[in-house]
Amino acid sequence: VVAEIDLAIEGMTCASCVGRVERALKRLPAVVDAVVNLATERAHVRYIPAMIEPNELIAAVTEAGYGASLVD
Ligand code: 9UX
Repeated sequence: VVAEIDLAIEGMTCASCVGRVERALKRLPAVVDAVVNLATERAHVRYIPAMIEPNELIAAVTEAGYGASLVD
């Protein structure tokens, strides 16, 4: 089973930031795909919920140096 979630990302100011956030998420084995949109400051993440909780997705982003919070 794969779930999808959107995160609001804070602190991205250039396109390289997008790559950094995407890599921080994709390096987690539970993450199937992560797409970050700089204009909307959102990350769309497809992940395996049996392997990870949303708080851990947020932690991966904050450890990369950006803010993250859940969006409905
Ligand atoms: Mo661009 Mo983002 O020079 O942390 S990589 S601002």
